[in-house]
Amino acid sequence: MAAKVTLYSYWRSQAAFRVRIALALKGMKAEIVSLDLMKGEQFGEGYRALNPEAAVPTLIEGEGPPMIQSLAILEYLEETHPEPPLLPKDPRARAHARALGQVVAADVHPLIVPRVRQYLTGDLGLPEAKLRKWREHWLETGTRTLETMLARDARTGRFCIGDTPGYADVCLVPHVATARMLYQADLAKYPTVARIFEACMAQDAFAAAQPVHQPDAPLAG
Ligand SMILES: N[C@@H](CCC(=O)N[C@@H](CS)C(=O)NCC(=O)O)C(=O)O
Repeated sequence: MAAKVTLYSYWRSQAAFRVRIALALKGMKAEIVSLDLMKGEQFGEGYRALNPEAAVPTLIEGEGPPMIQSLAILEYLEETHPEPPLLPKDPRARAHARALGQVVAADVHPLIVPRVRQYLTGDLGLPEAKLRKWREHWLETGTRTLETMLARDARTGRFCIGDTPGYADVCLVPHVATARMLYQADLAKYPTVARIFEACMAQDAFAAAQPVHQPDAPLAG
């Protein structure tokens, strides 16, 4: 019998969204435990014992121990549940997949997480309007980089690499969804990204994992 999987999540979290998609692509069911990041539930002592960073996601499979950091969790899932693979076989294509993922997960997303926003507006006194510009600037930078990387690469297919959704798509979709949710990002400037986003969202694994379908989303459905 498969071990129980628990995912600590928040409906609007980009990082938790990555893991929700990966679990669905692997055909794995998880119990979702929602933390309201806007109410600071991530800072409770109990949760910090699982995740010293006080962030989501945290994944527990079976007896544990808890795993944190969405990209590390994706690698874990790939190693322990290899079918269907999220990474391509060819080592250079694997590096490309990880690079696409890290453009958004390592270089853009950390700049806009709640604790950074809080520090900018609270501790440093940045006005809300400037914070919105900050978020938009970094999200646009990431989308532009993805577009350049994908548009020129012969390995780009219906999805980021070839015609099967994988690791890079798992990272691209939450990034684009966040940009659309936060400032109705205009994807017309990024036709390859827009096309791949639509192709992904037509897949059940991506559609079911999206923020609006999470149990803690306002008007979840
Ligand atoms: N690099 C981490 C990012 C984790 C992270 O910062 N998650 C955000 C939500 S997307 C969070 O929980 N933030 C809580 C906070 O900033 O207080 C990952 O990929 O898992």
